Amino acid sequence: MTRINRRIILLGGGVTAALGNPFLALAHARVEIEMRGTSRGERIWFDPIGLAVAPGTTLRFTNRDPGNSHTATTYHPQIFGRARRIPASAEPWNSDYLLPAESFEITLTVPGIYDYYCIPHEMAAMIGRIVVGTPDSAGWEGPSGDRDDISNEVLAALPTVDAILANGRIGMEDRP
Ligand SMILES: [Cu+2]
Repeated sequence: MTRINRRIILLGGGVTAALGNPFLALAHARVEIEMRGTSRGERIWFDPIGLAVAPGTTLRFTNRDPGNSHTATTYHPQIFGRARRIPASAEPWNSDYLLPAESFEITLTVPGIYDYYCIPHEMAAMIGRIVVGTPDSAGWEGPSGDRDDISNEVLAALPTVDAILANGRIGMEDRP
């Protein structure tokens, strides 16, 4: 807890600038991301698909799809050799398979962009993006630039960082 507090204090100006954005003021909060699906499995998704949180926020992924197992897995060379799509100094994470009603929690401290996917459903564009802090946060790390191993169709499902920071949360109901 002490370490997280120190990180928040170090953010200083970034937090002050973000006071107009209530979602960024929720440091230490636990935020829920649901794994959802239609009853016959025609569509599956993370809800929200785009989320902005303060550094130190704990995310809880819960499988609310009664018909499928899902994972929340970071794009990282240490996990199935994928191109990195999280900050370089962040630890990769993988929930492994969550049965219906099971949960997985992870606390993100390094400011930057985290893209993740569901192992069995990546090709169905079951992917998501979490933005931790803002680009002016101390220690912010942008994308690695490695995007060769994701199809353009799947990448197109991800909301932009600007849209996530402007809205705080982008759910399926907000998709064009
Ligand atoms: Cu899935």
